[in-house]
Amino acid sequence: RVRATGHSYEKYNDWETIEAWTQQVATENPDLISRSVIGTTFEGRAIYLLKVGKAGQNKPAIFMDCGFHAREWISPAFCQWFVREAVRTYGSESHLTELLDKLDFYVLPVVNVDGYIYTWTKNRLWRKTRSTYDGSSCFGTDLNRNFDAGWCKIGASQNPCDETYCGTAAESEKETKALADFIRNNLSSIKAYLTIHSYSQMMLYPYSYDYKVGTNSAELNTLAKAAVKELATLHGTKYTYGPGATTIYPAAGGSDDWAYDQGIRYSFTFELRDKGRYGFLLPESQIQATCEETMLAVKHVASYVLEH
Ligand code: ING
Ligand code: ZN
Repeated sequence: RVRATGHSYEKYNDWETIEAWTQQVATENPDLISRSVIGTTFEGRAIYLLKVGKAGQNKPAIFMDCGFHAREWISPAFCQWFVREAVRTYGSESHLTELLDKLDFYVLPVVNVDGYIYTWTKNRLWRKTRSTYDGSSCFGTDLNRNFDAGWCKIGASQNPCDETYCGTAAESEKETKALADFIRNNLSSIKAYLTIHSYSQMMLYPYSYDYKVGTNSAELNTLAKAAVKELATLHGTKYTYGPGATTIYPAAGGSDDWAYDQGIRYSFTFELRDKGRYGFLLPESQIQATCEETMLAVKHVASYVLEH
């Protein structure tokens, strides 16, 4: 091990450290955070979910996940940062306090736990899960091609050896199933779905599986525009925004499109820093600035959702 273990919000933490942190942050902040397990991974590890917010009746909720793709390390770092900001500023910073009083945030710090561990131990640039398949020596499904949204129709592969393998069926992966089941079971409260990826500095909304747009795409465009404007106020970081298919590339089976088709009208994929200089290998020295600016966009979306 290169450095002593111990959680740090300004470093990338290994899974063992993140898992212990989920337990500790919940135990130390019982009036703001509770931890649950929504399922297990292919290799049998727990998938943790933190519910962040002040106790209250019939609260609307925002669901946010991180760590779909194993190598996008800034993503889990952001989910951890978000939870830290919630507990650190509750009661002293009025904006986040109001959000936590009126909304619940479901924060899933790492979806693809098996893949994340693999990037720490074997291959830093691994993207997919670590599932195995009969008749193939290749591993892993792309979780963001495995949702039931135009499944495997475009921008996805049917070959398990490819980076964008869509799996044997929609929701074939235990990780996909766990997340989709949780959202289906909580649809009445979930008003927004946010999924955190990297890199390219974009804020995407449906659709990616087709060159069509949703019924409130003008509203999503206006909201994205305002959120990335807010984000840029801190360090001048420029984001582009728009429907996935035309802004990044067409790709079926993504979680934002699926959540949107479930009726969640505010559904966004964030692609955090940078634009390719470091790519997935974003230096730890950029964690703080990246997370702080992203907080502004996420809080902007949350405030908007609260008012609508
Ligand atoms: N980008 C996303 C990917 O899964 C995306 C882009 C967003 C595709 C929404 C489909 C739906 O390819 C990264 N960096 O993973
Ligand atoms: Zn990704």
